[in-house]
Amino acid sequence: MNIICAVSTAPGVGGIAVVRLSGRDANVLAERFLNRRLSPRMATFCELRDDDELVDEVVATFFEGPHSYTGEDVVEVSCHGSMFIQQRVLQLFIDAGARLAEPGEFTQRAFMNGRLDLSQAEAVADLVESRSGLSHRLAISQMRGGYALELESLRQQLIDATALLELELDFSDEDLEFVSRDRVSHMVADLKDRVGKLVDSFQMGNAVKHGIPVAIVGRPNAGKSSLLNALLKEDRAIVSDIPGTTRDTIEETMTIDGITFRFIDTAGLRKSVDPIEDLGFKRAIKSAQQASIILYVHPVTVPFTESAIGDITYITDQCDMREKHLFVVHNKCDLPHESNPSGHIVSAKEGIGIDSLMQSLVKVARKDASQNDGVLLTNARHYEAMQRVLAALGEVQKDLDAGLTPDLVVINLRDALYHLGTITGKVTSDEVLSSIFSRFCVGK
Ligand SMILES: Nc1nc2c(ncn2[C@@H]2O[C@H](COP(=O)(O)OP(=O)(O)OP(=O)(O)O)[C@@H](O)[C@H]2O)c(=O)[nH]1
Ligand SMILES: [Mg+2]
Repeated sequence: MNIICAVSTAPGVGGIAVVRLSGRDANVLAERFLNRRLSPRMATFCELRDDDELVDEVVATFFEGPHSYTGEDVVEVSCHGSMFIQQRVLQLFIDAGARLAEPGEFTQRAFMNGRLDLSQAEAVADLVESRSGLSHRLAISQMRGGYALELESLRQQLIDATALLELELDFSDEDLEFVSRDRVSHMVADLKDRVGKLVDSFQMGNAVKHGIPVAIVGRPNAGKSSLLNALLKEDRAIVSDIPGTTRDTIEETMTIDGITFRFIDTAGLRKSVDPIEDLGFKRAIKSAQQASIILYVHPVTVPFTESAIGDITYITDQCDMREKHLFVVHNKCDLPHESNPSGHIVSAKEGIGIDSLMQSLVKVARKDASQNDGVLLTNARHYEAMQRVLAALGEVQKDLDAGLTPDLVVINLRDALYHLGTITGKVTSDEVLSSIFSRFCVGK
């Protein structure tokens, strides 16, 4: 018998817990303990018994295959949430012949039965894990929104281009060639453009999923750690008037208006003979390189002259600024100072200007996340595959430009289609499958 079962609610005690069964005639197995017939799409109140002993009062819901999450017969038993009852119910089902599910096995079955494609199954894992409004929106878009539609539309266009070339092969002596060549060229250029945009969106997509990295950099004593604390509204980092207080990077996440940020406080930028401080300096630069947003902190009490401009030039030289923003944050505005420079003026100590800085961060993050109509690549596996699609399309373009015969051009087009197929699972190896589904929790 091939029925799997697991507790699908979070581990621990809750008001109720859901034990899920999936497999052919899962309802028949459940009915042995429920002493009632289950009707499809109905929630039934039952007494769950082990022989004569009443174990719990439960509500059982039966989803008859193929109209269920997995595509098989599924029963969900909502019992009271004690660990003892959960384990007892599970044990009864196992003794009756069900098997404990592997992580992600319900979703894996849904994939095997064609209820979801692979990218949608991965989106289910992201959805379960999503912690902010924006990452939730992206996971939903991956599951059934813009991203899923874009993948399908790319696939269709690749198939159309291949078909056109194959048609040319069949009728090679007619005048078909010129018309179709031109059309294929246009199609490939358009595909390359769209795939390129997806590839470019990965950095942002990944940032939204794991938190948008914001590096706080500047000279020693500028007030970087104070700014981190002010942004988090929490005494997270040590602050002192001794230059070089922070020696390592300190990282903390925070969700504002549905967007998760990863704030990274760094060691002060100065060359030092102290090897540890020097390591701190290198780490600070590395944080800036990996960040989506760099906050360069400078005290208003110190004139904004060569040294600050030198720092900023140094940072922008070290970083790829195409996908980054740099904000100059003039700190310590509570202290007497001569002029009001342009940029963000704050006092980390007194909490002045912090909310407005935060709003600016949210604003640029929102704008970045809406690039490519909000269709972003968030999954590293998809990113890799999409890069291969792009490379294959580049080859197709070269072949077309070189005037190669359709039978040769088609080879690279098929290659592009193959790599696209690995994303949705149309072509996938068992190893890839098991590595994807092992990311899930048991019961999903
Ligand atoms: N008056 C005033 N003092 C501040 C402000 N922000 C920071 N300070 C002070 O400036 C000193 C240095 O602050 P930190 O936050 O430790 O500076 P840092 O940039 O992290 O310094 P390092 O870790 O040494 O690189 C401390 O004495 C803070 O109290 C501010 O807005 N106003
Ligand atoms: Mg510090």
